[in-house]
Amino acid sequence: MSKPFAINIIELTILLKELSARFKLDSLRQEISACESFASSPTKIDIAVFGRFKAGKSSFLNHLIGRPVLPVAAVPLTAVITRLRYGPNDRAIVEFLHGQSQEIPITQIKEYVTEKENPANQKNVAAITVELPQLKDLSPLEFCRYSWRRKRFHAQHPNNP
Ligand SMILES: Nc1nc2c(ncn2[C@@H]2O[C@H](COP(=O)(O)OP(=O)(O)O)[C@@H](O)[C@H]2O)c(=O)[nH]1
Ligand SMILES: [Mg+2]
Repeated sequence: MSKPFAINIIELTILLKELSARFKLDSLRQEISACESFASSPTKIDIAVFGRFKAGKSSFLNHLIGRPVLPVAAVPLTAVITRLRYGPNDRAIVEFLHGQSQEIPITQIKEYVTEKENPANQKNVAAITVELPQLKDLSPLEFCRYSWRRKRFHAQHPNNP
């Protein structure tokens, strides 16, 4: 599985500015200035991946991380919000609806999010936060870049899901 590629938002913004000037893409001005202000701020943003059951959200995120961390299934899984973020070591934190939380090894995530092991969310899980060292260099732009590649692939191979 390929590793997510690091991308420098400042270099990318400079490149975008050059391209937009060279090709007179005035319509990109607003997006570029949004990238510039994002690049100069230390703020982190969360990116949500939405989709129907079995749409491939977990598969997509596993590919992006480069490891099969999130359970993937041919049947719908229990609807539990899973948040991914950087942490120096692999770990997952389960937050329960009653407010308490518990740390678990990432190999146990499926015990909390699969309909088989947590039917109708009997374990009262509110959300799971997964921390992985691989997410250190992952920036929102990598999501965009990955999506662009996927779109281009689909355009070239329309019969491939
Ligand atoms: N053919 C095909 N199957 C996929 C693709 N991505 C995911 N799947 C399959 O679709 C099913 C549901 O995937 P999953 O990632 O669990 O979906 P989620 O419910 O949106 O998280 C699994 O059986 C995956 O193997 C894809 O790009 N092509
Ligand atoms: Mg899933």
